[in-house]
Amino acid sequence: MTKPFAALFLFALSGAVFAADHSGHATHGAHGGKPGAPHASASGAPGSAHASDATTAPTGVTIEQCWIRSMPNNLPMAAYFRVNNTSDQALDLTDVSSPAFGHVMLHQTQRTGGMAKMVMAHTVKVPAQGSFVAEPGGYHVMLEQAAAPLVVGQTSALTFTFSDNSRLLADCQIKSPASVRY
Ligand SMILES: [Cu+2]
Repeated sequence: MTKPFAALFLFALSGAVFAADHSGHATHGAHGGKPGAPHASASGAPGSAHASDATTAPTGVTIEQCWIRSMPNNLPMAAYFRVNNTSDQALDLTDVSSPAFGHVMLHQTQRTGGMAKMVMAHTVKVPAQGSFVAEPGGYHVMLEQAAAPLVVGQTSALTFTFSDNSRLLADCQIKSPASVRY
């Protein structure tokens, strides 16, 4: 009997956290200390090539459990994923892009004194023989200005670019706003 209530509460909670997160966007301009410098995690322009680029996939690296928490009314959304690296080489994830969104940014949610804010993550480390996990409350891909409404149950592709210029395309599951995990 508590289930509908719990779901509703989760949705309200995620909305509240999201609203708090989103207010952090105002701080982005001050982050990085290099105003006007090209942004490592800027998205490609809508319509720009991604999968068709003649780039190689990183050896021993896979993107797993990628999912998007969809939001109504074209609100910003977040994508979460895991990068598994079975190789002996550490590498950096330097960019995430998609032609399906006007803005794609790699963010980290930081909590200080009960307040959550988001900061731009220019690169993240993927250790050798290890993994990097983006999950709610931590790292995420911020997706803004969807070109078309997202449909729960379908997928949307994201392109992940690494420091050696290799790329991976991942199909990300589109999930409901109340979702908290893959
Ligand atoms: Cu964000």
